[in-house]
Amino acid sequence: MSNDDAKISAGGNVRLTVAQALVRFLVNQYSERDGQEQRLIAGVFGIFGHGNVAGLGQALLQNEIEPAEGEARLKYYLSRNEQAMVHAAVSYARTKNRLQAFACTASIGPGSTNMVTGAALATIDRVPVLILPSDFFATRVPDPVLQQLEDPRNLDISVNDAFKPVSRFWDRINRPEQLIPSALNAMRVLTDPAETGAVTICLPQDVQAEAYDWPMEFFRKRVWHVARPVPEPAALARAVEVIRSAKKPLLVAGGGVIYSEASAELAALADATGIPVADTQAGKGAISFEHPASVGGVGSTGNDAANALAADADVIIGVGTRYTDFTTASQTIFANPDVRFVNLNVLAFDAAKNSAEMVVTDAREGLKALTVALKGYRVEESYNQRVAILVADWAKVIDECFHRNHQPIPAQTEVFGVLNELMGDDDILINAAGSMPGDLQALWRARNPKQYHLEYGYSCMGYEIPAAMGAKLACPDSEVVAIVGDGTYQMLPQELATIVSENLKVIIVLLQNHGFASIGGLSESRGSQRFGTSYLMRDFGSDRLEGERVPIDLAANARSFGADVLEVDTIEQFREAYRTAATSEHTTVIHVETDINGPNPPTSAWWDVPVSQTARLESTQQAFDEYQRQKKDQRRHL
Ligand SMILES: Cc1ncc(C[n+]2csc(CCOP(=O)(O)OP(=O)(O)O)c2C)c(N)n1
Ligand SMILES: [Mg+2]
Repeated sequence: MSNDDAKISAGGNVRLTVAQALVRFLVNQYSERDGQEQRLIAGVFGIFGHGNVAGLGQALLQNEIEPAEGEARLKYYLSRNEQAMVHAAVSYARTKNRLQAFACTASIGPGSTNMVTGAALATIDRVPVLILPSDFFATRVPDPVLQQLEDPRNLDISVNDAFKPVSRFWDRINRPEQLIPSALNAMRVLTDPAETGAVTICLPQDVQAEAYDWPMEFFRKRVWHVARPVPEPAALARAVEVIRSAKKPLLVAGGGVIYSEASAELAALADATGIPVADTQAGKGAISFEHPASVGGVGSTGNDAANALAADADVIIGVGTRYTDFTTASQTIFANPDVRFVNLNVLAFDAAKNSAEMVVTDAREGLKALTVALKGYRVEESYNQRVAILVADWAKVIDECFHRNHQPIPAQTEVFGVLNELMGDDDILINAAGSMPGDLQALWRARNPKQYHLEYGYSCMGYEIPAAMGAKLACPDSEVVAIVGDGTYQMLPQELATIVSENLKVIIVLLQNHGFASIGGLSESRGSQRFGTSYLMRDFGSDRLEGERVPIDLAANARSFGADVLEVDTIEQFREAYRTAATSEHTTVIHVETDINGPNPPTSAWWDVPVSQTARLESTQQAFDEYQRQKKDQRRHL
């Protein structure tokens, strides 16, 4: 029995600051699923300021150089930007299928509010992250402290209240002992697959340093069991009745299938029933593209095969999906007048969408139960033949997009083709915003549930580079490749410095097209003439942004962070550069100029982005007529 164990059994206390107690608590938290146990909080990203340097900073230092007997290490990583560190934390947790998470500590004021965007991303993407913003003095004696918001109506409000709508759990620790229920509830929410997301505990700077006699029992090892809720028999029976009536069912696999590690069960259901499987941005790879049932991405940026099947399907089985507007093509893609929905989801809120027969369940448990309950059901052979023809037709489009030989500079789809060919099954491709996600959802062939890491819930520019760091920390043996647009790069490149300082090796593919291919195209199609979507100098004559290209050198910028940089002009050179980067031990940025006008893959579905109902511009008037035509296809599933 260690001294600690002896003290626990003796009901002893230990005097620690709140910050020291939090660190000691966090290193003793574990998660468990399917009999596998791991540390729940894998480490801490942080940036210190007066709000946390002497509180959590001291506690982390003490943990690093003079831990209490038996106290495990909580490794500290010095990030460059607070938003970015939350992105890295999210990417880590996502790569670990939400079984492990990072904590993020920031100083009060701007350091903390910089994390709000990351918190929103975590909550929207349903990925656990422990956010520890610092806060103003609980005593309120020195008010207003540097960076403190003062609200004359309510002295309890701070900028950290901005985390409330984007957190699944939120608390502020105004007295030391409040940490006990707060920390316990934080762990409960982080490990609950239905509730998980950003968990925020605000830590006033004086309270962080305040000492208290903590019951030793608070620090005992705790194992949080990540649940696999099983379907209620009656709900399953109702779902099975609907599916058995289906002639043309389509299953839509979302991120929940991947987090639940349900790929084998998904393939088994598809094998047994012949039901085709489409995927969302978060779900791609849940079933290998090589599986005969796999039809690829569905929705606004989906492919023609999946979208044709979605348009005809009489029953949609949504598993682990939250049906974003990209998946439903803004509620136009499921066009069969008699279509019905069956949803399997761990969160009732998602299971109920589209008036579905809802089955609240873990994806793996639900798919297993469904396969048993559907025994004897199989779609007709003619339906499988139609699926095979549609998929084969789309495969030709993929090959064309991957091998365009576009001149004088490559189309980005050719870059994706090289990556799809050269990256290994266990490597990880990261992207989040720009024109890339759409192309990737339409084209990428994923063999493995972890290969395709698209953050498309928040689609946050700037996620990619920090996310590469998070994924690499989670999977050191995988090649991690982030595809980054020039817009995204300019928004949040600085974690390259952290990546380099941590001796992590990732590959960044930087697509320089001098503007927003994505929003530029969208603007044009909605009558706004690509306004403000290219990086051009202000023209002194017209006073508009229509001068020469901004002479920016992003390759030099990347080099300045300490990354190796390879600048290439052609696809052959890109292929060579990727090989070089893959064999290198250093982080490498491959800078390639691509055509802002694509060509991109053909799209067969719509996205609802409203057009001005009145305008003097003819381009807008025309776009509005087209918008009205397309809007007619939109429907509610009631
Ligand atoms: C933080 C953030 N701001 C704004 C947007 C809206 N947005 C989506 S894509 C995009 C442009 C991306 O440009 P770039 O990274 O160069 O990619 P490209 O469109 O050229 O492929 C913008 C501004 C966003 N998704 N995230
Ligand atoms: Mg761009």
